[in-house]
Amino acid sequence: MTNPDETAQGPVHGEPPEPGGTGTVPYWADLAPGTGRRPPRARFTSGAARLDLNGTWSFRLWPTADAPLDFLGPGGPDTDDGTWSPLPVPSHWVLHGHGIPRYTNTAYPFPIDPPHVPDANPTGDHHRTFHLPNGWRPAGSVLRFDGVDSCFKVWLNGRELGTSKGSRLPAEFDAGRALRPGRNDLAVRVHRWSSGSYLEDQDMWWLPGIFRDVTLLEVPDGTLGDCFVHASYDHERGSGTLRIDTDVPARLSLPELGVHGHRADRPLTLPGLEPWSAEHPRLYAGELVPLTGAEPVGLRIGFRSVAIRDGVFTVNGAPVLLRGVNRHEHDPDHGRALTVDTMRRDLLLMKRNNINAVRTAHYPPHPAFLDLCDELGLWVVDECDIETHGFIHADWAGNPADDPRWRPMLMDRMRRMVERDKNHPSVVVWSLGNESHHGTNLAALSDWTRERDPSRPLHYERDRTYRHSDFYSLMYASVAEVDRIGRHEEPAPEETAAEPGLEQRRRTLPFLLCEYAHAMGNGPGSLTEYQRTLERHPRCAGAFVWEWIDHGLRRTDEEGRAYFAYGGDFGDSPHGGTFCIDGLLFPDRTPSPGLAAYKKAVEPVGIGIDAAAGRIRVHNRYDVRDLTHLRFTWTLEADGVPVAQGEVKVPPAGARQEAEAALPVLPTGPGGETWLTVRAVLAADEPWAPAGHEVAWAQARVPAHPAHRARPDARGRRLTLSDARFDARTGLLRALGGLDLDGPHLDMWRAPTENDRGMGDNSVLRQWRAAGLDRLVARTERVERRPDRLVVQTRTAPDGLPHGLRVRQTWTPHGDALLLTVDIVPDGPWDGLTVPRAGVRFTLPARHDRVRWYGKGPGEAYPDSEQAARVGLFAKDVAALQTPYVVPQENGRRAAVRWAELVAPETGTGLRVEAADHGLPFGLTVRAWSTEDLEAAAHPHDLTPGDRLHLHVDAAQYGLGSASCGPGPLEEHRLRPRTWRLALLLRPLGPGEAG
Ligand code: IPT
Repeated sequence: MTNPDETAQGPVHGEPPEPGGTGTVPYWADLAPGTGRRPPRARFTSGAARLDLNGTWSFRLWPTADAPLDFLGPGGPDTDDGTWSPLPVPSHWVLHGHGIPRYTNTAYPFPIDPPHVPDANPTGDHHRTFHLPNGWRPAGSVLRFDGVDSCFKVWLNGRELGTSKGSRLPAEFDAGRALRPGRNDLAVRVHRWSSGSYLEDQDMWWLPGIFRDVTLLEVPDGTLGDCFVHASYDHERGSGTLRIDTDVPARLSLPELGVHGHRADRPLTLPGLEPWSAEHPRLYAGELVPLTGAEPVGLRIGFRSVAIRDGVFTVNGAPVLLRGVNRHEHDPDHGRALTVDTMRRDLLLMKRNNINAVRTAHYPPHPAFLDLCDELGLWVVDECDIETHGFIHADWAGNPADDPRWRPMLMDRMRRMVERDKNHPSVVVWSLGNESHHGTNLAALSDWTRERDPSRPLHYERDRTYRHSDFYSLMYASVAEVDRIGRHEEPAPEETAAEPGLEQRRRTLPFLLCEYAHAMGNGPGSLTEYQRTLERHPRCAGAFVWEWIDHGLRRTDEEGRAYFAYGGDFGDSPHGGTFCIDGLLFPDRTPSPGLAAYKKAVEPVGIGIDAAAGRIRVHNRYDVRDLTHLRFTWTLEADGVPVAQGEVKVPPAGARQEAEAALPVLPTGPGGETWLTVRAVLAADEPWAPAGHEVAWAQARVPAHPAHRARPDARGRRLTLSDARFDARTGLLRALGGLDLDGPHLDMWRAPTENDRGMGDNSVLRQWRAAGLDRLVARTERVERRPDRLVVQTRTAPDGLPHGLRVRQTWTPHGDALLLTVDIVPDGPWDGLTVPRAGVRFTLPARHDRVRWYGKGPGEAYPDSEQAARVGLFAKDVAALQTPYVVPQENGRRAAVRWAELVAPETGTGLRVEAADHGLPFGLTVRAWSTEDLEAAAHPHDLTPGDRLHLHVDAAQYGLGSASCGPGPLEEHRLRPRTWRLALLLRPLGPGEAG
């Protein structure tokens, strides 16, 4: 796979355009991929003219595909006749008030009746005029559509140019003979449903329209039409090899490498160059000058060699671990019509969050995205626009992947992807598609691709024989399964059991976890455990989180409040509900806590602090880079307050190597809890982040000065039980000092996360409901009041079931606070059950909405997503403590809290809650609504702040996992009944008493 001389001489020389259609079956329902299109070719920019045809077009919508063709006459249609309205191109008409978007996961939104589609087939006529610029040479001109969903026919000046299917791939037509000087009429008819839709059943919104660019290209005689850059890197010699196949003879210049006017198709060896990698995306600017005298073509060449060696995925001789995301193209207002700015924003966010790979799930992206990947450095698995998932509802009968009549349509897509994207160094793997079961057509795709481009390995997940894949690939495997695979100890899949040759081959393949960590709602959990497991095994080539961004579409309700819609919100049916809201970013690209958790899990530098020995151990987890681009800084904080800082010099450590560095002698004191934080930050600006950007960090507790306490035991006046008012019957607190405070109520429930809901039988929520944990009722057993102590004993249990919890609350005066201890003891048959949380809750007046805490932060943290939170002193308003998941659910918990203060900003008064033993901190959640309200809400705007704050203090919570599609939390993060204790100091804060 590495030797450039073995790469195929592709048929880059001008093939004729496809013949026209036969006309017997309508083109939107036949099995032809298109008619009249130019052969697919590489994407590049020549010096010839181009005319951008994006902009405002005229549009009208028909209910069926066979609408009258009355807009093709001389002079074009009368777009002022009241039936047309303006529409931006690129766009999806359903996001501009014409019909509705529809979301399904696997189900086709039409009968499984291939290749037919229903009569009701929304059809959009698009029309615009343009003026051909002076001096334009019309002969040979090409009209290009970068993406039209799902099938279209195009006419220029009333003359049919052709048709095309394959939404996320370009289609080019000869326009030369139809072009006129001056004004031209361009008409495009787009059908929402077509035979092509059967291959486009990705889990996403169905969004018809001309959603990518439309361009007219000047192509004078002799123009370079296609080229195939074969640029490899020999890591042993440190040299590159280059050969460029072109359809017209051309000369190549690469000034930086001293190449001037070299015949492009003659192999060149180029010593001493820098290879391309995602970590160091070195591109060389070049130019191809056709010998025909036509315009030159600009190139950006990255030299790199991809190879699977001894079952290990390598680039330039080095093993590479893909820390990836699956990325759909999504924008909350524009659907899949993305601007280049949005694409760049995605990539900057990825790079800044330590993500190094993208699977273009599940179709080739806008071509500019790959240019940006080349430039900024991402490993790309480029996936073809093929998914036939809906056939699962027909038991896979008629699956196009296994029906030879569909072969041309599948082949067409693969060719169009490979030809378009073949010159991108960032593309290191071709993926045949997603979730299309198996079939002979996949063999045809892989055979053709292997021959056309032997320089890149192939990926296909769903055929368990992996005969069409160079990776063993799975989705949603558990940590334990990944570990077993890493050790080469996984059982053989059924499909290869009878075929020893295939099984033997499969066992030698590197492993890709092409989807995992389903980022739906609050989660995913266990990213760190996955990452450490992947890192341990050379067989593991990496993993891709499902998925990058929530596919919510922005809407406003009758009251003008904006929200993000999901399946069903448009009255669309059948629909996949909230299942498209499963990304690391919210729909508007605000990072969710999951992204911070992923950044920490995949950080490319592991820092181990040995405070006692005064050293740090640094593990370089980059695959290519050393650490010289990083600075290591340290900060010492006592009780969250910085007391000293400095820099550590870390000796150079090559990729995947370790180094040690000595810490300076740390100052002791001023006492309290003292933490050392070491951070690795960029030493200089990178194209994707400024100097100082934090790449990795670690924290360790260091001994404090023993003679010094941070806070005196009592700051205010001593409290007695008579400073509190308790309900005589229930023993519940009603007021503390002047503060109206209600609680503590036992708190075992949480508003289910989507990972709690799970999928099918894998639903912990179902078990919790069956166990009645959502309907616990209390019985007061005893309220015992003595001058120095109040003891309240209750039993809380679900209706109709025998198991319950005994809770003993004890109140005693403790300096300037009251000490509340809560002992929660399971009672009765709890065998095998788990619980969502164990804690207590209070309410207090809503004005105390300024929260300061000392504990982990700044973001939310759950037992298996805690890695991104660090110990420190933080402050936020209650509103800012909420994570606005598109589907409301448990959120906003701060972990390992030692103390928290809730203060009313106007009066400075409030409440302090402190762990009596900082070694036994608590989980803190503060909301302006109850758990019940949170659970009942369908969208965040259903939640309105009430007149009370809800303060939740927990001793423990159930982990997150990713059971919405995949495994639940690891056993150590499941919360099983045991005895829990909370020991809290509660103190009312007078004006000026907050810390
Ligand atoms: C997997 C799909 O490939 C992906 O598109 C998405 O639907 C994901 O599930 C769930 O969000 S397929 C599934 C059968 C694991």
